[in-house]
Amino acid sequence: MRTSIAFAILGLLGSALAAPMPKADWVKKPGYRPKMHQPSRRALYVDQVAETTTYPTTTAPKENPWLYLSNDEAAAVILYLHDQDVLNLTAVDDAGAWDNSILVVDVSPPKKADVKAYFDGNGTKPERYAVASLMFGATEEPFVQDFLVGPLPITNATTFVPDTGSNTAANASIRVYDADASYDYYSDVAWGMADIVSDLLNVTMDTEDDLNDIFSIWGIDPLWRETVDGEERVISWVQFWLNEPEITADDGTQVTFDGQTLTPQGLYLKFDITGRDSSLWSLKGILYADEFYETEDEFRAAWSAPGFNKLIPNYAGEWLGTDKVPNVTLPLETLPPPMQVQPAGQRFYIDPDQKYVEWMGFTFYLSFTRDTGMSLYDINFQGDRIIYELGMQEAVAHYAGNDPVQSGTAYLDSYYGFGMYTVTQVPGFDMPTYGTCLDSNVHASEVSKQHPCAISIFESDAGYALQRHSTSSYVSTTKNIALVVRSVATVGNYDYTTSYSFFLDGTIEVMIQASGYIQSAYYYANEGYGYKIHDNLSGSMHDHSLNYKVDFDILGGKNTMIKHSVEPVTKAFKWSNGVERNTMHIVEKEIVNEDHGKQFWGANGKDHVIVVNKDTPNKYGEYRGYRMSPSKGGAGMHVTIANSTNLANAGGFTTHAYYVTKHHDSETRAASAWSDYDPWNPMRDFNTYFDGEDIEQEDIVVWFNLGMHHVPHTGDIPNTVMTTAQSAMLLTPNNYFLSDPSRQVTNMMRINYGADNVSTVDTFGSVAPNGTINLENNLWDPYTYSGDVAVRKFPYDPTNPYNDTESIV
Ligand SMILES: [Cu+2]
Repeated sequence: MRTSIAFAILGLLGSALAAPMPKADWVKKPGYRPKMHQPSRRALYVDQVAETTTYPTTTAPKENPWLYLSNDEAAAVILYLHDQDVLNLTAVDDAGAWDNSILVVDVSPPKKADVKAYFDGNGTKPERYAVASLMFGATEEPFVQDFLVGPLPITNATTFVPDTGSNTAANASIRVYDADASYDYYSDVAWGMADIVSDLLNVTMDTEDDLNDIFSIWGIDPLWRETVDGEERVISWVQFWLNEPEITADDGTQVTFDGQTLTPQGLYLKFDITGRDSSLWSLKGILYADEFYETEDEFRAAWSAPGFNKLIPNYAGEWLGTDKVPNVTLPLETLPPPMQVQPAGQRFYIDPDQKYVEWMGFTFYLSFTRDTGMSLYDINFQGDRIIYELGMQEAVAHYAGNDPVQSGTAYLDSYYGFGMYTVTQVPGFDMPTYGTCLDSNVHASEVSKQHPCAISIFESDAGYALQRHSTSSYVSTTKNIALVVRSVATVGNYDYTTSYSFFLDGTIEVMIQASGYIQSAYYYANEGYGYKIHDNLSGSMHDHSLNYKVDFDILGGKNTMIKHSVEPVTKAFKWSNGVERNTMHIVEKEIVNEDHGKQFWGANGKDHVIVVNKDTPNKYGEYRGYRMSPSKGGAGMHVTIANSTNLANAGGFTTHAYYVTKHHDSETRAASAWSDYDPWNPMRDFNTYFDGEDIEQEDIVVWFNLGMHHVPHTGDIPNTVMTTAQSAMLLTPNNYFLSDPSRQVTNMMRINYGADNVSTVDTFGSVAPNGTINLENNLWDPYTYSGDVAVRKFPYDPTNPYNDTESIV
C-alpha cells in the first residue's frame, strides 16, 4: 500500500573525530594507500532540504532478499563465530598478527532460482545467509577464508561452512603474504641510511621519528614475487612520499591538503619480506636516478663519489591545494549559479526499510556491501523484469612506468572496500539539495559503520529535451527527467562517483566518474610513461578498468547475445544494371557458446550488442531485447597491458571489453576483495567461468568494463576533473516495445501555431509549478555535514554504542 507522509530528515546523524587510514586498519599490506588527513574537523551531521518535506513511501511487494545485514544480524553472526572453538577467534580489539580474527561479515546473495520462486511464484522468502571473511593469523602460513553462515537468524540449525559455492579457490581460502606489519622495518632500514636520505631528499632529520614525520614509505600493490635459487620470495618495492604538508591557504589559515600522491621523491627501496620472521627480511636493492644498486654499501659508495647524479626532489607547495586561485574572479561568477529545485516534492515512492524504489514504471531493490558498495537488483520496467542484478564488481587502477613502484602497482579497490569508503554526499554538489538519502551499513573488524547519505536518490532534469519536433504548424517536445541513484566512494587518493540513471524511454545508464588526486611518479628517464606535469613530476600513465555485472533477464530470462555490426559491402543489385555499389549492411552474429564469451567493441562504434529473447519476437518478427552502448569519455575500456604481471590470474575480467557467461549461483562476482593477497592464486578466477557452456537461449550474464586510459596532464593538477574522467554504458530497449515508451509521459507539450501566432497549446495534463519557491528552503547548511556512525560488535551492546569512528569519512 502506498502512503504519502511527511517526515523530517531521513536519519542522518553522527559524529566524527580524528584522522582515518585510507584502508581498513585490519588489512595488513606493504605500506598503505595514501592517507586522507583532515585533522580536527568538527563533529558534524548532514540533514536534508527540499521545497516540501513530502516523501511518498510504499511497501515493497516482497521483502528485499539482498537487504544488507543489520547491526543486530552482524552482531549475532560475530557472536556465533566466536562461539565456534575450532575457529579460535580473538576479538579484533585484542588481536595481533598471530591471532585469528574476523575481517568482514556481509550478506550473501540467495540463489537466483529461490528468489525468482519467491518473487514470481508462491515460493517463500529465501533463507538468509551471511558470508564471513576470517583472517587466520595463528599459523606460519596465514590465510583468509570465506565462510557461509546461516540460515539467519542464528538457531541450532545455523552452520558455518567454507564458502566454496561462490569462490573458485580451494576451500574458499587464500594465502596472505603480508600478515605482519612491515612499515617499521622499511622505516628502520631508511633510518639506517639517514645521511643519504637527508642529503638526496634535502631534509634535516635528528631521529627516526623525524623521518616518519616527514615521509611516508609505501609502494607496490599487490606484492611481487621472485624466484631466487629455486625458492619463491615475497618482494616489496617502496618509495618515499612527503607526508601531507600544511599549506597557507588564501585566507591565511593553515590547511593540510591530501597531496601526498603528488610528492614522489624518486628514491626506491626493494625488500624481501618473505616469511613471518622480520629478522629474516632484507633490503635487496636501491633505485635512484634510474641506477640500481644491489646493496646499501654499493649505493653509499656511488653517493660518496664525485659526479653522483643528484636529483631535485618534489616539494610540497600551494600547487597541491584545491582551493580557488587567489586574485582572479571570473565575470559575474560571484553571483549564485543556477540550481535545481523540486517544486512539488519527491516524485518517486520508496520503501526505506526494504530499500525499494518505484519511479515512472521502473522498480528496483538496492543492496550494499563492504567490498563493492551499492548494487541494484530486480530492475523492472513497465511490469517486466529487465535486469536481475546490476553492480560494480571490481575497480582496477593499473599503472606502468620505468620505476618499480609504478610498474608494480595494480590496485584492486574492492580490497580496500568501496563500501568502506562510500562517503556522505555533499548536497548541492554531489546531489541536488532535495535528494533523498539512504544510509549504508558495513561490518568490518567487528565494527558496524553506517554512512549517512551514502546513497542519494533524486530526479534530475537532463537539461535537454527527451524528444522534439518542429513543423510549420506545431512543435512537440517532452521533458527529459531522469531518476538518479548515486554513491560516492573515496578510496585512497581517488574519488569515484557511481550513478545509475533511469530514463523515461526505458534506458538505464551506468556511469562512473573519477576525481581526487592522481598517483604520480618521479619524472626521470620515464618520458614514455606520462607527461611532465610539475617540476620533477610525471603524471604516471595508468588504466582504470571497472567491471560491472549485468544479469539481464529479458522476458523470462532465457536470452541470447546478438551482435549486429554495421559493415561496408560492395554489392550489385537487381536494379543496378550489374554495376556494383559501395554501401553498407548489417552483419548478424550470435554468441552461442562461452568459448566466444570474451568480446571487444568493433572500431567506429559499429557493433550493436543486444541481449534478446529469441522465443518471444514482437509482432513484426524482430527479437525484443536490450542493447548495450558505450557512452561518454573512455567507455568500454579494458586494461591495455596484456597478461599483466601484477594481476596474474586475478585480472581475467580486465582483458576484454565485455563478456557473456551462463548464469550460475557459483559465479556470483567477477572478482574477490581478497584476490589482492595472492593474485597468482586468486580467491575468484574469472577465467574459470568460461568453460564452453552453451549460451544460446540460456540465463546469461553480461560483464562489461568501463574506464579510461588515464594519461594525466597539467589539468589533473591539483585534482582530476569529472568532465573527462568518466565512462558510461547505456542499456536501452531495442525492439522491446512497439514504439517509444516515453509517449506515456505527461510532461510534454505541443504548441500549435499559424503563420504568426500560437493558436493552442496542449499540455496533456501536465501542471506548471505554481506559487513561490523559497530558496532558503533549498539551501543546505554545510555545518551539518556528517561522519559515519560506528558501533562495536564484539562484545555487542546496542544500548551503549561504542563509537570508534576515526573521521568524518
Ligand atoms: Cu586515473
